[in-house]
Amino acid sequence: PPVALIGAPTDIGAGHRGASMGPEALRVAGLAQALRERGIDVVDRGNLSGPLNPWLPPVDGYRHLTEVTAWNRAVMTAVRAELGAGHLPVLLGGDHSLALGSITAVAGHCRERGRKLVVLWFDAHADFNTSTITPSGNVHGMPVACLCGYGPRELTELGGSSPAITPDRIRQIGIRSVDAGEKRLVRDAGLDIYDMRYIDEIGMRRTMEEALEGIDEDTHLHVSFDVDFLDPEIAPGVGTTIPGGPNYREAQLAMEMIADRRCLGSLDIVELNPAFDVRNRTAVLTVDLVESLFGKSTLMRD
Ligand code: DIR
Ligand code: MN
Ligand code: MN
Ligand code: MN
Repeated sequence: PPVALIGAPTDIGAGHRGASMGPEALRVAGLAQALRERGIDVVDRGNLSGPLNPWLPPVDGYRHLTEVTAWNRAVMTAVRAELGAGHLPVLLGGDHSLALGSITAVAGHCRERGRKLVVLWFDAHADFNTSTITPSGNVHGMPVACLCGYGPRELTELGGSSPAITPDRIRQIGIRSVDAGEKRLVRDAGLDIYDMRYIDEIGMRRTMEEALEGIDEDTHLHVSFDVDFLDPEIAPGVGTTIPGGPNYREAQLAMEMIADRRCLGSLDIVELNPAFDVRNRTAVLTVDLVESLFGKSTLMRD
């Protein structure tokens, strides 16, 4: 299907300023052209608009909850429109709180069409905090919990009165930073987590085989790609670098193995922060990975 790029230039849910520059950095790195070279139709919808970042301290465990909600409503509406038109929405964040709007839209679409949804969540973090356990109040550390119904009503009921997804829809890859209270919650919810220890021990190939298990043509696969998934040595352009992430080839292999399934239905590219980057190299790397995700390979295969 044709790809629709949707920019959401905000850092409203983050702990550092600058992810608001992510959409433009990805455009400058040639995202649209790279996909067109693969023979894909690409339309760039430009940027959504929303409230500025007031940069205030948390209130009742949430920072900028009103503004986060406004941005997510805009994202949800835009993603829903693209899915309805048969397009493959690519959200250019922006921080990871925006995955709430994006995945809420995707989940609604799948419910209407009777399609099975699987979310692959690439991240150094589990993003499963709540207002009572968060160390920061930053909502980008909470989207998975909110999607599963643990969070404030304005976010858990973005798409209607019941939670967007159940925890069994999510598979998390690359995790290596989970906060103390978050660890218990993640275990209680039964999240399917392929952490770095697991990837070190069994390798990226077997990890991805397991993470992709049961995914077929009837599956809508949503990839939520937090750029801090990558090792900071190759991807310095993020607000919260965590050492010990996947290297270039491990990340490429993960993307290539997803492409082989041919069921990518939607994508978030989030947490790219040009204020921390070096000559836009993290954006260029991300475009490289997205090319692989859309089927670029070294040789003709199949
Ligand atoms: C941390 C950081 N777990 C928090 N989360 C980040 O503030 O909740 N997510 N950086 O991407
Ligand atoms: Mn994240
Ligand atoms: Mn992260
Ligand atoms: Mn669909």
